[in-house]
Amino acid sequence: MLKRKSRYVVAVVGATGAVGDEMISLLEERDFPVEDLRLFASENSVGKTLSFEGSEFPVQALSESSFRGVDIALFSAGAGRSQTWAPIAVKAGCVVVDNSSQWRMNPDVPLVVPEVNPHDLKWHKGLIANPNCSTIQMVVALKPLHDAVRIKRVVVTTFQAVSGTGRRAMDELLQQTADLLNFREVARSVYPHQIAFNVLPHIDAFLENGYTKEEMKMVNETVKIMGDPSIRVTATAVRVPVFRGHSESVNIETEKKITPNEVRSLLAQAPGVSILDAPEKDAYPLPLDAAGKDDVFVGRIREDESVENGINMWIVSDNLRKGAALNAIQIAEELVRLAGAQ
Ligand code: 3JN
Repeated sequence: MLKRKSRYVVAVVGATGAVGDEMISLLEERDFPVEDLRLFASENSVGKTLSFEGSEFPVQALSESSFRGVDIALFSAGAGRSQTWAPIAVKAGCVVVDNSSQWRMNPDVPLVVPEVNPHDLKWHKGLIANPNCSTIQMVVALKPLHDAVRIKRVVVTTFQAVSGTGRRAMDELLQQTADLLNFREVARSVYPHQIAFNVLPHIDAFLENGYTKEEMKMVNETVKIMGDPSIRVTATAVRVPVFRGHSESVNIETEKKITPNEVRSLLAQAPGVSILDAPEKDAYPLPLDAAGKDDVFVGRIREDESVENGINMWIVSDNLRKGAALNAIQIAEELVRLAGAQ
């Protein structure tokens, strides 16, 4: 449990990555009560410094003693590093918010989106998992609808930005685009196919059942976060040549009928959601507009006329912010609030 303090020692593990970078910016932007900041990354980043609130902080390599005196550790360094280091951090007395898939489906670990299931933070044992980016933005919009009319089934197709893969993938999209426009040979290393001017129906590894890991993360995490095993989810995850902002086409079937106008009015009051749904003015959510913003944007809300009780919508959010760093910081903020309320 986090102790009640006026300021906290915060560690960021994976500080030089795309999400780590965003975490540090958000700690500053949101005025998180930071007493001291400890930054960790792999050996080849040691020697770098990163700035926070006008001072430079050194990037260090992790060691057994790294978490001594740290109150909150924000991990975004991949599942392997979380598997090794998160238990060490917890043992040292830290509360860990982990952005990898390593602990998400562990029944002893709450998987939290603060707008959806903040109550699950109450039973953590030192480790809290941050869901996958595509899951987070979807459940923020689905929860108010589930509470009102019970969602029976979700069919989602994602259009995911390359920043979800990390910095190397952003560089690859840029390089391939520049090479193609200059009639040069295109090289690829991050994705199995050229990503520039292309669309890849393949995110993360393929599984025995023909789905990808990314798709099954959406299926399993949605059920855990919503706390309702009766919700059926099926997903297709697609990589598109966009730098930042994941988009999703989401179809839901509900127990009770709901009209598009009722969906709009429920979501207009929902925390963390912005409705942008004026097709007559060409207004709908776009990844270019969502980049750098906090909210989950919902538009194209319309009835699915092929079933009894169906709704289609289009959901867009910044995958590095609400999809990763912002959700982790909001969890930390909620922990601080709970510590104050003890
Ligand atoms: O590709 C995306 O847009 C999201 C990627 C997420 C991701 C990438 C590599 C490893 C994850 C994740 O958050 O699930 C992981 C992982 O932790 O397994």
